[in-house]
Amino acid sequence: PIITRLILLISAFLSLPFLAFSQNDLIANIPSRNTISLNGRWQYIVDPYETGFYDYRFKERKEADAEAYWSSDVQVNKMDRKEHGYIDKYTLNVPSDWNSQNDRLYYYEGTVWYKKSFDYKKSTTSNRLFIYFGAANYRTDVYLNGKKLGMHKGGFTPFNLEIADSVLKEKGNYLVVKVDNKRYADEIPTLNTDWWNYGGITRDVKLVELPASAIIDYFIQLSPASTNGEIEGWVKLNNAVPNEKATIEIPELKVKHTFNVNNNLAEVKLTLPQFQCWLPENPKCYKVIIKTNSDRVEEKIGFRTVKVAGKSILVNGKPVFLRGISIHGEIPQGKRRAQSQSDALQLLTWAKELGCNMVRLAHYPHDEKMTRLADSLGLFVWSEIPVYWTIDFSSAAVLGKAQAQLNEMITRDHNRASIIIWSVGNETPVSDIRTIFMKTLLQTAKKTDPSRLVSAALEVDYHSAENLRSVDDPLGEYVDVVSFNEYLGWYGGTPESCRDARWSTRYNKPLFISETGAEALGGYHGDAGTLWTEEFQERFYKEQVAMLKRMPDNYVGASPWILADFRSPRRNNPTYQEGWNNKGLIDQQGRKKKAFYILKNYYNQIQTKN
Ligand code: GCB
Repeated sequence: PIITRLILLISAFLSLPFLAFSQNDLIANIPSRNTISLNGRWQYIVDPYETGFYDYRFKERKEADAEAYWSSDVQVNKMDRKEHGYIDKYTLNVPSDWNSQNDRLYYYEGTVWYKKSFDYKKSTTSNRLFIYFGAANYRTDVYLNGKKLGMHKGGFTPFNLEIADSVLKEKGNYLVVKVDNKRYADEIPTLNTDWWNYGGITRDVKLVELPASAIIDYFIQLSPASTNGEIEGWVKLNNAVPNEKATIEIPELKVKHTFNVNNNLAEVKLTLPQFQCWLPENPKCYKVIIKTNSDRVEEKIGFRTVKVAGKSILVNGKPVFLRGISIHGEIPQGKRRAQSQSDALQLLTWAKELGCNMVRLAHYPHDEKMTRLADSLGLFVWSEIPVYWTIDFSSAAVLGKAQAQLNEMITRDHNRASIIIWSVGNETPVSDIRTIFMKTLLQTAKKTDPSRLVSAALEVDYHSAENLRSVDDPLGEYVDVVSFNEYLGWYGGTPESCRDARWSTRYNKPLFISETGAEALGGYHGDAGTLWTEEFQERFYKEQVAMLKRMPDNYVGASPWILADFRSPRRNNPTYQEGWNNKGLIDQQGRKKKAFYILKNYYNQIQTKN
């Protein structure tokens, strides 16, 4: 019965903080570390039956099994039967999804084995070595020289695994990575999504060397209550030596403070002297150096506060209006995942051209290059985990997976000034068990990072009296910003239905429209009464914008759906979609559609009004 399930779920929640932190600690700020890139061409084997992983009884192969695909593929003598092998005829680029690299893999979901050889000599024998993956979708099993280093689940967050000295060789290390992107009901996301499930090692792979006593992570942010540059944070070490100290230095502000380390943790409290706040109009970031006796990292950090006061979002104490756009981590012209610095630049430059000061990175954490670039270009960011539609809310294990991804997202990016909102999901169907699940995620996010706002994209209830559309979702009580998706005039009604629509929420909080949109096939022109034409989409946006202009006073912005067309398995109109969701304001060739200019014009008007 539902009550027993609820009790089970709640008791599982109570034990979750331990679960969430039990994995290998994530090393923060990889770009500032000494690393060796393992990007490039990797040999591969496509293994739809997972023969390299399971034996003929479908039992997981033993580590020493010569037929396992992590075992050597070298034929020792003429009678040595090898039924797997890695050769240059079969290579893939890393980082990149596999679907876009080879026609044979365009629709592939399953297991691919990747293999790379490398030589490596540690700079000091006392140092520790890790292998770091920016992301691989979805489950990744990593083997080095026949030994399993570990496994990670989650397609959009980073992880690192330690390489013991006993496993490492100076020459000819045999690195094998099994990536499996099969979908399961009890994973995050689940079986059903409106985006293509690109497989592969989609982000950078690096070897990272750390000193024996190392800085693992730090949080250097203004306290949410700060009015005068008060920073409240921490530095987390690994294997701290007795009496270790951590120093924070911001040379440009002549700040240098030293803090005691207890139990691998230094609590940081300091006040910045006269400084420039980070804002989209002035994305000032300062070089911050974090030091201990044996370790040093640095990065550029911007300082700003964000909080909600009544119906407004205040940044540095002043109300902001979010001129946003939703973005998928995809480059439409390449039919592929975005992964490089120039990909990030392309997507965020488009957003800037649209007049945005905000991007919603949907529906999963994007590449770290995106959030770093948002810091330097001056764009607010909404960052989200792929708790999307109907996942298994009754399962404590699924909640644990969502929490793990949430923690990895926050840990990677909790020093980014650009990020103001952590979102814990999108369009999850209302039920008691789902609300407990989502509330727990919101609380986890808040606890992990008290300096930012939390939200989730919700749905709207329609009340026929006075055509009122209201966000009544019980989750509204637990979010800082009430966000909702609406497609009035696309999924139901005509674009003109916007004219008498009224929007509200029963919560006295800022109201944000996290999605609205309509499809158009790029380059297809006709009259505005014809579906799929650019003219229809333009008409839709004109009506939406007119409506947005008379939203209630707690309306704080919108991130329409979506910057660019993206691949989706659910969109199968053979003429106008062909496997694409074409709600982009930019088409599959990278061309701006007519509606782009309607939204741009709205954003320009708001900007000049402010
Ligand atoms: C939504 C979803 C988004 C879809 C979009 C659509 O509400 O959040 O992932 O792609 O609608 O195009 O229907």
